[in-house]
Amino acid sequence: MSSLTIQIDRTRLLADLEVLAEIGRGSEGGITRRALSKEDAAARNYMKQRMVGAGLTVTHDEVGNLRGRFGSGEHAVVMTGSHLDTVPAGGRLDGPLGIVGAICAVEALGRVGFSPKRPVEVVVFVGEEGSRFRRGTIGSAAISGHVEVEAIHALVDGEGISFRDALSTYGDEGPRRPARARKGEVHAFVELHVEQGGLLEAEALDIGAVTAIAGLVQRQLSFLGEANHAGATPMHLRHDALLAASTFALEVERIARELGGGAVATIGKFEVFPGGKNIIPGRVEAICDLRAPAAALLSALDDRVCAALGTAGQARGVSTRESLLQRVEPGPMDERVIATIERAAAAAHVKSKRMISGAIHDTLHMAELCPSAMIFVPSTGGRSHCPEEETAPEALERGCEVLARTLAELAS
Ligand code: HGY
Ligand code: MN
Ligand code: MN
Repeated sequence: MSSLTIQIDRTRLLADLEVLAEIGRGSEGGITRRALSKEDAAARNYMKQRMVGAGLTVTHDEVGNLRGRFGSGEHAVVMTGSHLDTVPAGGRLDGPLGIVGAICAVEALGRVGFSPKRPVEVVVFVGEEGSRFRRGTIGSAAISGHVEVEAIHALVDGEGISFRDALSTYGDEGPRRPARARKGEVHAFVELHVEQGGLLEAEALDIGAVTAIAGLVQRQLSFLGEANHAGATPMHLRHDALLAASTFALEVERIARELGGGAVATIGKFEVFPGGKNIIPGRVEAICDLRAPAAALLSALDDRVCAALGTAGQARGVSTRESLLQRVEPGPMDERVIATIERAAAAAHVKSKRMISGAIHDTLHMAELCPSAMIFVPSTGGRSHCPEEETAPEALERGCEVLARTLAELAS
């Protein structure tokens, strides 16, 4: 494959990313596209047109994944893709790069007359971020069989809307193919994605070949104190839920730092009730997000955090509750696909580095189904999940070229 002359259409790549970036952009500059929302549907529609324009055969499945196939034949398919849904006020590359880049890569292969022995299928996974429903990586969980389609259809969002109803409102029209892949249907999977950290930039490297993806535990936490008058209640008579939750949050940070080894912990959602400026907080609802590259470390982190929750409110007469939102096990990537990515980077004359992904991706579930790995490109300033998310245009193009070469080898 190193003999292939791959020329990515950078103008097209950047233009597609710009179109998507305007769908769901908020006043503060971040992009918000919740799964199966009007914005998500608009972005998916654009990608559907783009797939048709690229000559791909377009289908969609029973959980709303969109797929565009290049090539035909009975051989097992090589899949690539990513997601269009975002975190609240997120960036413009997390997800879209892996879809737009895949279409540009397939077009570049078509332009040099490459005809794959195995079909190549670009997939838009539904609901990767978990910003609307209680779990993320929904589309890949369905394709890999990690979660039954029925269980996905039964998911309910914070407003009580079921996945099934959201899909019928904002999913694609027309016949839906089965979501779950048949055994042996998929030969390999590779996802192009921004690193979302600062390692590649710090080492002035162009490409990351992901060797493993960290696991995650997310828990809903409640702190139940006593609302009371902010002025008439002496300090020693208070059961302040916010102070209990704040003490807990600092303890969570201490636990993660003490464990080390790549363990990280975040409380990104923190709501104070009733929320009056002259009322002692009676209740706090929070979500903690725990990550670690190894299952044992993830369990140790989770156990320590749950133990800390149990004692967090005692001194203040605040009770606590918790419920598991999701646990996704960490997973290794496939050595052959990693090596293919490294060969593709060498053929593109770019330096690559093996690395672990701290972020979760659909690739984690696809790796349960078939040999899988990921291609990372640098994130400017190591930033992601924020409006500042950026990657230099030449790095975006290089990532697409490496993806094109990787797909060419996997599909041959
Ligand atoms: O949370 C994650 O790691 C991913 O962005 N869904
Ligand atoms: Mn993300
Ligand atoms: Mn992502």
